[in-house]
Amino acid sequence: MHNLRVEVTMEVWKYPAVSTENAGYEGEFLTTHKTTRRQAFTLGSIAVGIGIFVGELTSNLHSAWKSPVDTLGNWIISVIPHYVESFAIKLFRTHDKGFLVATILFVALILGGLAGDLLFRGKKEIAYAIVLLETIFNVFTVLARPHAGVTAIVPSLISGLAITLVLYFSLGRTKVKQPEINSPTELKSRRQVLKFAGGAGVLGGLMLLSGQTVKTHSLNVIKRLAIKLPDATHSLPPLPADPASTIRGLSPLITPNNDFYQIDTAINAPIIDVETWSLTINGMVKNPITLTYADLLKRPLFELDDTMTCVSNPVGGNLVGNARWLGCRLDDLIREAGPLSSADQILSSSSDGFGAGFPLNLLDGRDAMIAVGMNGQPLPIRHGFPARVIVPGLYGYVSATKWLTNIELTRFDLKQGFWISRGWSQLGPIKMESRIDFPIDGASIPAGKLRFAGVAWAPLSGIASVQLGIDGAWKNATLGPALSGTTWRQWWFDWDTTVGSHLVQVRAVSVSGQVQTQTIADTAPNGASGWHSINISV
Ligand SMILES: Nc1nc2c(c(=O)[nH]1)N[C@H]1C(S)=C(S)[C@@H](COP(=O)(O)O)O[C@H]1N2
Ligand SMILES: [Mo]
Repeated sequence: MHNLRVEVTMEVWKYPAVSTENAGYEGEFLTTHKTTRRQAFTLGSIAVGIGIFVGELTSNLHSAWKSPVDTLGNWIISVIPHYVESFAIKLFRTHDKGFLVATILFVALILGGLAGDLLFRGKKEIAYAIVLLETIFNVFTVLARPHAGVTAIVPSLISGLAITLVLYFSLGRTKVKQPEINSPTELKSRRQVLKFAGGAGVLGGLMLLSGQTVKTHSLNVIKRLAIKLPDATHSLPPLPADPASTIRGLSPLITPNNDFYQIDTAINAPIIDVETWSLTINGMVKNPITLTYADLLKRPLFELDDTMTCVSNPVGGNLVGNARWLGCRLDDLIREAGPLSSADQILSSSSDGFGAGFPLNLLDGRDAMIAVGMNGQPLPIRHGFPARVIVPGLYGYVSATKWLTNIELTRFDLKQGFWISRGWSQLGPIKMESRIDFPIDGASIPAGKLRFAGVAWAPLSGIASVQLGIDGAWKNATLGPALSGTTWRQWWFDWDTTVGSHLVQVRAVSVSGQVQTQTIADTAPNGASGWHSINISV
């Protein structure tokens, strides 16, 4: 290293083209000295910004290398109490992670600013200690991940190193000592070349990293786009006409993929390479099975209309959607694996460390599937590409693992899904619910005819009727098509308005004769209940 430096310097000596203007040197010397405290803070933040950027880019180079920001975020999600998490979900809905990432970046940039300030004030040890602690903490969160190998920390280390280097070269030498070389000209030239070489190196490196990232990601995305899903062996009749096409404000019968709610703990949806992906079924089984994506598509596929909802969906909320899924039967696969009599749980997990488990005996003939298709498309990346679990009648948190990589037969007293230790119920059957889509709460309506509209669901039996209560007088609504016992049904009700303000409530009755409970329950621990009510004025 030392030799290299000398050589560079020698080269410069032989290179008269580099500016040797004395005044220039003076100027630079002065500006370096004149770095204000504010600039130091900014430079510190920039150093951290660059470090984070480098870390994130590096993490894309190797599948074992984990993104520092993602892992920190995941770690925070995994340690915050469940009520904070559900509060965050309520507050930010599906954008809660954007907020989390923004907070992480904000705190990191502030810490960087502090380090810059400390360097400015000559407290170098403390400044670098902050960066070191940040890095160690990040390494810790990476290693705390389930199944994380030691190499997973590489991006965090590189990120820490990048921050240190940028800090050092931008601020670490502000208090310039007496130049060791007599001639300012030499120093200036040597510096310029070093700066240029360093700058070019950093820029080149960043471009290389970005290129690699874009390449792997876009390749995986392109591979998904190139997939042609086979036809189902058991397909459903074409969808009936959708009443929502003529009824104002009504949810469509099938939720378009782009509008389908998204809930997961992943900071960024994993972009999986479908060619190297595989699914393993193991644990308490006689014959562990490994399937590639091609293997999965070769199995008999069936179509399933199923409404999925999140346990965190409040009464009247929109964390619910209806899709036509394509996949293979889960019960067949489990039968082939041959569960041991000791197993009582099917615990699926994902490439990003999420896990969801439900009782083995719920494979009671219901159409549980490993889904590869959603509304005629390969699963969208954010909805679990290349494969996910769908179990009719269960909330997503106990069943619907996206980016599925493993299904383990195990026991509830040995292992549990991600949300169970965080205070959510071990069992998660979807509760019967109904919702008023139109008009919205607080709306003021012109006098005349008004058509109320909404959706209702009651897995597994299905919706038999929906009743609308206007100021306490209950009437039956008209129902839309029934796709299956586990899909929602649209409803609407025409009303000749009366002037004034009105309380409007909705409740459903299931095919099995159950009336939707009025008892109000919070989302935690096992799903919200109660009648959706709105106030409107005419
Ligand atoms: N890998 C993974 N799968 C997951 C989750 C997750 O956090 N990670 N969340 C589950 C929860 S809580 C729900 S409600 C559904 C949501 O599926 P969606 O985002 O496709 O609507 O996915 C489930 N599958
Ligand atoms: Mo959920």
